[in-house]
Amino acid sequence: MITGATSGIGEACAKKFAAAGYHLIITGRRADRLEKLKMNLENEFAIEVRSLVFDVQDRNAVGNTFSKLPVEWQSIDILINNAGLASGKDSFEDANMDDWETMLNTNVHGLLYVSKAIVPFMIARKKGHIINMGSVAGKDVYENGNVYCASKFAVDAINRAMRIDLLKHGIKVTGIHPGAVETEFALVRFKGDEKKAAATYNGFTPLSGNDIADTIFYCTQLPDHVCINDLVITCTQQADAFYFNKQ
Ligand code: NDP
Ligand code: 8X3
Repeated sequence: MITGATSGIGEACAKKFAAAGYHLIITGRRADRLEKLKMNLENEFAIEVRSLVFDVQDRNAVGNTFSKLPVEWQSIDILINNAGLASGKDSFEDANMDDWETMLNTNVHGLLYVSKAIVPFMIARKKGHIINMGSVAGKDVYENGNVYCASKFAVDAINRAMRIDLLKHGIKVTGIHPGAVETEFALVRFKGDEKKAAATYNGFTPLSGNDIADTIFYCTQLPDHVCINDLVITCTQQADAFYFNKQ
C-alpha cells in the first residue's frame, strides 16, 4: 500500500512494485490520476490495483476507508507512508499559519491516522514492513524550513518509536530520508509558481522519484531477519540539508 501515489515518489513506487508483481493499494486525493494509474498498471502487469481516494488529514475518512477494506485486501505486506508536502518556505515571522497546519496535519497526523488503521492488519499476521517518508529536513533544520522541518523531525521520531513499539509484533519499520528529489514537491511548496519551483533544482542533478523507489524496493527485499532502520539518501551534488556543489 502506497499513500500519495498520484505523483512523484509514490507514483514511482507504484510502478516499481507493480513491475515486480505486487498487488497494490494506491491512495491520494486526485481520483482521476489514481484511476489512470490503476488502469495503466493493471493493463501492463498481471496485478490487481485498488485505488482509495481520501485526504490523509481527515481522521474519519481514513478510519471509514479502512474499516470497509475487504478482507482479501487486508493482507498488507508493505505500507509506504509517503503522502506529504511542504507548503510555503517563509521565515518564521512571515509564515502562514494555515500552511503550518496543513504540513503538520498531512505529514504528521496523516501518517499517524493511516498507520493506526493498517497496523492491526499487520499485527494479526505477525509481520509487515512500514516505510516512513522522512527527509533531510528531518535531520537538520534550515533557514525558512521551520515547520516543514519540524514535521519531518516528527516523522523521524515516530519512525523510531514505531520500530520500538512494534518490535514485539515482528513488524519492520524503515525511515527513508531523501534530499532534493525532482517531483511536484517544489511546485506545491511554491503554490504553483513554476519559476520558483524550477529554480529549486538549478545547478545540480537532483534525485528522481525512481531513485527513491529503487531504494525503497531494495529495503523491502532483504531477508526476514534484516531491517534497514534509517536511510539518508541525497544526490551526489548534495551533502546534507545545507550543502550543495552547484555548477
Ligand atoms: P509530490 O508532490 O510529487 O507528491 C506528493 C503526494 O502526496 C501526491 O501523491 C499527493 O497526492 C499526496 N498528498 C499530499 N497531501 C495529501 C493529503 N492531504 N492526502 C492524501 N494525499 C496527499 O511530492 P514527492 O513525491 O516529492 O513527495 C512525497 C513525499 O516525499 C513527501 O512526504 C515529501 O515530504 C517527501 N520528500 C520529498 C522530497 C523532495 O525533494 N521531493 C525530499 C524528501 C522528502 P494528491 O495531491 O493527489 O492528494
Ligand atoms: C524535501 C527536501 O531539502 O526541500 O524534504 O527540505 S528539502
